[in-house]
Amino acid sequence: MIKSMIRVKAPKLATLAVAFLATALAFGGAIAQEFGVPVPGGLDLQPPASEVAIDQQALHHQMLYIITGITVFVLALLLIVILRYNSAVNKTPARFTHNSLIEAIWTIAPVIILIVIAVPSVKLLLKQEDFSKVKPDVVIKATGWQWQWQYEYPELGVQPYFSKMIGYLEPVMNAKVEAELAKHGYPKDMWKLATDTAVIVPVGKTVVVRVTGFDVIHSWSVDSLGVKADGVPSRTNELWFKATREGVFTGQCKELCGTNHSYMPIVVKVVSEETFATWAACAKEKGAENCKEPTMLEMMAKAKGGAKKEVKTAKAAAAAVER
Ligand SMILES: [Cu+2]
Repeated sequence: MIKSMIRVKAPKLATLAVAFLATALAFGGAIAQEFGVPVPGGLDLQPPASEVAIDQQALHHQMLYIITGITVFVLALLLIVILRYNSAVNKTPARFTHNSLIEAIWTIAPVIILIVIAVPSVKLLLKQEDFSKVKPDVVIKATGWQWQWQYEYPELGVQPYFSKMIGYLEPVMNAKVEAELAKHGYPKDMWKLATDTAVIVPVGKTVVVRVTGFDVIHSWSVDSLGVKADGVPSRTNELWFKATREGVFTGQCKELCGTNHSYMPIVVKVVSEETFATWAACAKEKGAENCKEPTMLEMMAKAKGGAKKEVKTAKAAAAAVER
């Protein structure tokens, strides 16, 4: 019976695995993930793309080892107690209640573990939050609105512009959304993560984002860059990052800010210094909405040479709708 079940289930599992892989490959999973985009069935944290994010993930993994060690140790103790000291095996239990050595160990050991955890944590926290050491190359003001982001580059003379989710309030994926995504150079799967305009920053430069809120509290957060700051009306919070590679990195508003909280994504395009300079010059002169941004599909194609087909398909879809 069991054998026949296995025989029936094995091909199904294989089919599922193949389907899963095919889905991931169809989207250029590896490339997309490299670009800081969540992929279907993805595990683990998004690949880090800033110094702080790399440190955060290293710390996260260190903590995971410590937690695993503690959990395994406690589980082993529990199993020993259950198996060796149950009433059936251990008929005459010991009557003592104190043991100075053990008590000293279980007090001192957690203290040592906490110190081991605290030192790198505080060091990283200072790296993130101590702005006296941060020398910004680019300053951006990000303002949260119900429900879109507004960006401004005050020092570069780029006037405020809105960044709104593509296909905002469309109930389902349809030809209109698809065409909009294609027009802005995003793969179809980027719906709900893609925005019409993006934050453009140069690679390897220190970017400071000053976050505030226009109406209610929002939160500007991009996981791959390891940043998150609340946008509180009438206050300014700061965050900084130095992107380590070019790509398109997505984030979300992470403060419950109203009905459409989940429809105000964030897109940060990390580009070369030259591309950034060209964009910034244009944005200063004509406004960011009127300047061509490097698109995700173009960047993916350039990065790996593997997404050319998607570029073609997207262009064809856009052309078909425009006709
Ligand atoms: Cu919000």
